Amino acid sequence: ALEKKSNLIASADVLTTKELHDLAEKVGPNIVALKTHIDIITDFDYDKTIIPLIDIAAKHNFLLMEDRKFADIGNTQELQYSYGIYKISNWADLVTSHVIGGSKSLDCFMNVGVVAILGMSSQGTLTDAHYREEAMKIIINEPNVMGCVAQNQIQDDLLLFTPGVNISAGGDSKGQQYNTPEHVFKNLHTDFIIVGRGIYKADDIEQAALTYKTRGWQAYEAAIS
Ligand code: S5P
Repeated sequence: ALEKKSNLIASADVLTTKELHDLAEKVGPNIVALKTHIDIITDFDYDKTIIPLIDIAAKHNFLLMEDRKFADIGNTQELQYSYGIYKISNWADLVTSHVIGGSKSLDCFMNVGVVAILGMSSQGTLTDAHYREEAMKIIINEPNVMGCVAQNQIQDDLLLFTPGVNISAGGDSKGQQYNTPEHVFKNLHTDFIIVGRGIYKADDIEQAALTYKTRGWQAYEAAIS
C-alpha cells in the first residue's frame, strides 16, 4: 500500500476468465488487492483461470482476496477452503469469512489472512450494533483475523476494509448502499476501500482505477494527518 500509495481493492465481479485477466491487467498497477468471487466465473478452469491470475498478481504486486464469505461449521469450511474445483487455499492471500459459526469455525484458515465480515453494506442487514459487538468478541481473540469488512469505525489494531464505495451512485436496485471514498476515510477511518462496479463497469477502467486510487489515497492522508 505504501509503495503504491494505494488503499484500493478492486472487486472483479466478472463472469469469464478473459474478463478477469483483462481487468486484473488494467487495474493491477493501481491496486493492493484484487477481490474475487471465483465461483461466478462461468468457464472456470484451475489451470487456465488461476495460474495466469497468480502471474498477473506477481507482475503488478497485488494480493488475491477471495470473497467466499464462509459461514459454516469448521469442518465444512475447511473442505470448502481447500477442496472442490477452486482450491482457494492454494492461491488466496486473503479470504473473507463470517464469524457466525463461532471462534472454532475459524481455526481452519491456516496460512491466509482472514478478513472477518463484521457489518454489511446492504439495506436491512442483520449486522446491527448488537451483532457487531458479539462478533467483535470473537474477532479480537482470533490471531489469524487481520481485519474486518465493516461500515463503521473499528479499533485501530485491526485493518478496516470498506465496500459499498462509489463516486457517482448512491446505491443499486438490489439493496446496495454506497458512500464516497472521502466519506469512508474521514468518518470510518477505513484502511482499504473495495470498489466493484465503479471500476469494472466504467468506460475507461484504467482511468477509473487511477481515480479511485488517487482520491482514496488523498482522503486517507487527510484523515491521518
Ligand atoms: O457488506 C459488504 C461486503 C462485501 S465483501 N458489501 C459488499 O458489497 N461486499 C462486496 O463488495 C460485494 O460482494 C461486491 O463484490 C463488492 C461491491 O461491489 P460494487 O459493485 O457494489 O462496488
